[in-house]
Amino acid sequence: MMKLYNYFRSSASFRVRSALELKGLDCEYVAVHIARVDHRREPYAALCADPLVPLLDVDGQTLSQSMAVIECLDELHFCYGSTPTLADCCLVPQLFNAARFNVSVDGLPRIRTAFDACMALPAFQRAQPSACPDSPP
Ligand SMILES: N[C@@H](CCC(=O)N[C@@H](CS)C(=O)NCC(=O)O)C(=O)O
Repeated sequence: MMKLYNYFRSSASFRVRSALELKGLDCEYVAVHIARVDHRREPYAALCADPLVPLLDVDGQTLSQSMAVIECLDELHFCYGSTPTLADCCLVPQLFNAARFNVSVDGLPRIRTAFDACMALPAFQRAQPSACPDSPP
């Protein structure tokens, strides 16, 4: 599970909490009391070069800077909403390549779900190779 190191009064933390809520993502809340200067002491100080909150831990990778964290969340949770993202535009062609070169995606059910959702949309159907004018009949 993701962990958000943050402080309840921090506006930068609030941004990230809002983004997590909007996306419906569960996250462990780790309080770092900046008024007591906990962010400048161990264990938090060891986590980030820049001792500020918030900090998001995604599978052991830590991300700071709230705007970058939100952008990352948006990209990581590209594939679940009803609105396609840049990531979907990159993902779909890769799955076409995988099929063409017989690379199995059986172990990647979420990727498959995202792909299927994209391919249900006219935009991806119109853009697919077989719909291109230079595609062989
Ligand atoms: N640009 C950073 C700003 C982070 C920031 O300034 N956090 C404040 C709380 S809102 C903080 O940790 N302050 C502690 C300090 O300045 O020592 C971001 O958006 O994440």
